Amino acid sequence: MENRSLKYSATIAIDAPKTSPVLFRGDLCANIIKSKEYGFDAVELHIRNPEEIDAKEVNECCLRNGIVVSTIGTGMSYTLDGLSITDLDAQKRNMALRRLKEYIDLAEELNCSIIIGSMRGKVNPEYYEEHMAVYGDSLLEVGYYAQRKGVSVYIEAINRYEVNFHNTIEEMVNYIESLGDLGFKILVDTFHMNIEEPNIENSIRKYSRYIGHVHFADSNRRYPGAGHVDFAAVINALKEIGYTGYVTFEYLPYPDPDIAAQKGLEYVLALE
Ligand SMILES: [Mn+2]
Repeated sequence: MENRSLKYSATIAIDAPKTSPVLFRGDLCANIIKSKEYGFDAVELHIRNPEEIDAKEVNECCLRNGIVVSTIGTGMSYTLDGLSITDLDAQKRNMALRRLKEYIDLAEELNCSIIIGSMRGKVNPEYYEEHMAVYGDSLLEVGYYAQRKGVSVYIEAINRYEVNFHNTIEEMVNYIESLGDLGFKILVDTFHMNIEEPNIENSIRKYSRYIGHVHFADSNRRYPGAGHVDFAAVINALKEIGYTGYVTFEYLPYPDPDIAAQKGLEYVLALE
């Protein structure tokens, strides 16, 4: 435990569908305490609606237990509420933007960052240009808002089966570059990278300066060590680029949340 060079975060949610890659579900403070006990440095809150969260309570719980919130996951706003920032319906898109700003406000209170993953939505290939136009406008609005609030935003490269545009790190980097400097960084997730990248560790090295956040899940979206991702190579690459952000364990709680958390952490710490 003493020679750790990476900081690990555990995914927690008040509630999340069974199929969601969230480790601990239920009372937030209880799971913050548990995450600390298992040896995590932080928690990543997966939240459906920011209004459900009492920021003061979360901050006090973290402070009492010597742990922090690293990030807020926003995906449930899309998977459960259908809110996406590429929606061609202006009214629905504005609801998504309003929601994202609420996440940013909460992140400001919790002194953490937010993730935009599934909320990128899915585009209808017939209207690709229209979707990209509103996507760009949405990100400009979100980027300016987040910068004013001093909140970092990490956009996630997600595999082709879940999101149908910008699936590789290269596509994501090229797109973010085209927006100008809005402070966006990229979230790289080993589960998605295993599907999309020619070589996970080479992509980490090549795009190191764009990486703001990391998700660990094995090839089958179970704990590191349960599949065939070469985590030794991934960890070496992260150390080599001097990565100082958080590595969140974002995977299925299989066979149960406690075993999944402990086995994953044991596995990666042994590789360090
Ligand atoms: Mn992820």
